[in-house]
Amino acid sequence: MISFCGIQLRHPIVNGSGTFDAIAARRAFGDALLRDFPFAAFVSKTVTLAPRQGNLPPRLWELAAGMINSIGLPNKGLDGYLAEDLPRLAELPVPLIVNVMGSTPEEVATLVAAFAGREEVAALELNVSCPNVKTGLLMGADPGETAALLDAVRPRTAKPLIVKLTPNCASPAAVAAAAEQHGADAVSLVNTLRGMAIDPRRPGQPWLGGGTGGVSGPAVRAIALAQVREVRERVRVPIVGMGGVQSGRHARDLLDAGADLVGVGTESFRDPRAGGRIAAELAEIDANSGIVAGPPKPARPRIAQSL
Ligand code: RRO
Repeated sequence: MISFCGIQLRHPIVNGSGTFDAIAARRAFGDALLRDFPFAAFVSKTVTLAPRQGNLPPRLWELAAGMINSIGLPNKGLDGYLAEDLPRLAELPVPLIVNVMGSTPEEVATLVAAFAGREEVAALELNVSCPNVKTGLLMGADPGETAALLDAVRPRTAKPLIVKLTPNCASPAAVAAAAEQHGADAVSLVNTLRGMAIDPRRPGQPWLGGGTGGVSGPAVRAIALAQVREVRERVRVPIVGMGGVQSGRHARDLLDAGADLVGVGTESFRDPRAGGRIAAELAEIDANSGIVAGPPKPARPRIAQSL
């Protein structure tokens, strides 16, 4: 078992928010999904206060090494999530992390407060980094905005707060430091990198209904590694590292760069069991290298060590 923000987890592999629909997977695989759940904790797709339709189609574009999504946050809104999704997600055999997003700090605080007393919820992830809507990205691109968000949200819950960082800004590490200083318990990164594809039949016109989208998959793995390393050098809080992980080796690299958990996202679209496979591969790598799974090393920023 490993401990993450006081939550006990069987292994370090979780899903990236919005990349695995556990309710649909339960319909497809039945109770076998519960017996052999691929992730050590489940992070649900972003919830907003009001229901949203999401972006116009097309919403996906496949790349040589990943994909671009422009989903635009379709969801049932807080009331729909509480009534329909939360009871089903609470049946999963692993801790539940609810991802929320709002267009103002007050809106995010309202969402956080709604989950504060829910025993089914182990932690909350604040999405300040969606590339596909105008709001949200702003808060996560600027350390001052992120600090103000935490100031509004932190007093509303005792549950662990994870801040999901964007790679689309000048300094993710500065944003991580602001989040930590203002009460975040952990940070997660990377969300997707803004990108676009041209419609092959309409030269110069974007393929995606939303115009631009978020690039994920193997194409972003080297960027994720560099950003996790940079954030680790600035903060002590645990890091959920993700970006293009396809194997246990990739997961080990992110852990070695300073992550405490690893998120699997795009790979689950190719293989819904990828999380379990990657966890098994990681355990094998660690068994063969003499690394013992146990309490994670205390997070010590490199900066502090060199002082
Ligand atoms: O729904 C989306 O389009 C989306 C979100 Br909320 C996000 O955080 N990251 C992403 O790549 N897509």
